[in-house]
Amino acid sequence: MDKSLLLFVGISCFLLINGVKVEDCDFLTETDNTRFQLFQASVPEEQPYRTAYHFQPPKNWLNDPNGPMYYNGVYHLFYQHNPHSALFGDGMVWAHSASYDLINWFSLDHALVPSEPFDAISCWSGSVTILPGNKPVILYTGIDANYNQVQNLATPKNRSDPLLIEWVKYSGNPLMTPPKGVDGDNFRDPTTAWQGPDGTWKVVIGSYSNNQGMAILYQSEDFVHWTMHRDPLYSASKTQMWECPDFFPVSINSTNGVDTSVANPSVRHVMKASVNPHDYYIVGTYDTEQEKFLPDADFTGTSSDLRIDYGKFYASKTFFDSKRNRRILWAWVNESDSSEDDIQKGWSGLQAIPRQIWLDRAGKQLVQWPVEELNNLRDNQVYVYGKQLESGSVFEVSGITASQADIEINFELPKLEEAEFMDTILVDPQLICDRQDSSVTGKYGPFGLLALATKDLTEQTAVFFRVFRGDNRYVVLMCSEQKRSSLRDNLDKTTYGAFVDIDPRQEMVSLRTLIDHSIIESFGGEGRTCITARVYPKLAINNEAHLFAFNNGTLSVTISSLHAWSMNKARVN
Ligand code: DQQ
Repeated sequence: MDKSLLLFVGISCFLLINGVKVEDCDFLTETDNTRFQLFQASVPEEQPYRTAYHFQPPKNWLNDPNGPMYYNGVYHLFYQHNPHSALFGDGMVWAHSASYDLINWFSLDHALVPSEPFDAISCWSGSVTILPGNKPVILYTGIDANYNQVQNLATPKNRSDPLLIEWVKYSGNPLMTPPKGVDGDNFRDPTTAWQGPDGTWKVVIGSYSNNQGMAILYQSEDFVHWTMHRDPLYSASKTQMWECPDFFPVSINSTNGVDTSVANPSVRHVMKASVNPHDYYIVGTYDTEQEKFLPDADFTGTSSDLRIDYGKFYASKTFFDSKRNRRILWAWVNESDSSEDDIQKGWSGLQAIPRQIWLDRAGKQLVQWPVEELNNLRDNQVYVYGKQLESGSVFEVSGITASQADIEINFELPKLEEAEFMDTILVDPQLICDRQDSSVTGKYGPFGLLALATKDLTEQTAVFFRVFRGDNRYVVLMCSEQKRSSLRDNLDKTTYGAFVDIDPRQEMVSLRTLIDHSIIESFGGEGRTCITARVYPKLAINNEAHLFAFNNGTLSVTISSLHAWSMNKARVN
């Protein structure tokens, strides 16, 4: 297996492949090199919101993850990037980074930039498919000179380059143009293609037509000539334009992932649609004869539709990691500050920590967990066992860098039968979290964490639970409350909330939270419910940030275990 490594010695930099120096870092500009040195330092005071271990470019705008893949020993991530501005605009490119562990990344040349009539304005989102013979190809949306959305093909210039730096656009592009009845601005974001039992390739394109959001299906024998199937693979009247659809199999009885072409009784299928501003999904069966996706239940257009993440999280995309037999999900996390702030910061947008995903045992929903390589950044572990949190108590978790941390906590609720009664059928969980915020005392809850908090708690982001008794079952609510996250104004401080599908009689109420300066990613119920938030504390930055566990319910809860780590800085671009 090829192993390459970027080495920085003094001010010189070179690329080693299998221990042999093959290239000076001339693919990094002088500014990149200077920037790299800067990145070795801790987050500068004037940039308190840059992250330490989340993926982001050195500067300017980032949005959707594109074409993630594992190829010949290297993980690749392409992403939507405006190289000219901290805001979105024309001229979007596929920026490109590579990694050996999904956590430390180095930047490569842009893979696709607008240059041809079929992508004259922008190179928008798309996916990679690895064709038989280990041949990766990109399908992406070009915004052509008339601002129409068309689908294009690109292939590596040199497949033996382990970093796949140069990509060549197919001269016969575009391969697909908006079909009859579909507007030129509603036809984009090809998925990874899959091969049917008959050997033909299939791909879906996101669209909106006749008041239905949809995944338009195309088929091809040779990956170049594509024919639209008579019906979409799936369409839903309760949705708007589908951006970045994703369609993939998940094992029924295993957390392992499978290749996108697998379609047999050992898997179910997931259809994900990004319907601005959220990523929704449904689980179901893929009928390969009829070319139909048959969900267990349709989208309803209500708060009960399943979301990948119930906070700020969009345009997610998965890939099958053949190195470790898992399916990994990437997603864009937007800013919650203003465009003026972004221009001042000089950047906008992060990628969430890549998550391994699988189907829960009941087969109803996805489970997500940060890739285990993230644990290599953990340092300085502190732990607490069997600590009772009385009603009204706040307890500081000290000994870690609270602005850059990873926390796993399990709560035990000894008197469940005393929980308040709640009928969930018609209740929007986000609304309950907002109305019954962390200052409103219940019985079981609110209890949880106060992240990126000042010592006096004037700034704090509360990630908390409430547990209710329903008819013959218990209901666990998880909230991420941003309203006290910053003394600054002009920020989106929306409260997020969702139910967690666990039975607290059978398992503890668990939370894992990743804190990284301006992002808080939380995983409730061992990854069954995820909520990501962006926050910009004014005072609780760097060493001034603190972390607390709290309980504002009248019933006491026990921290059965708490493990917290400082997180080291990753090398990111
Ligand atoms: N972002 C891309 C589009 C996609 C949207 C443009 C989703 O291809 O539909 O940057 O965030």
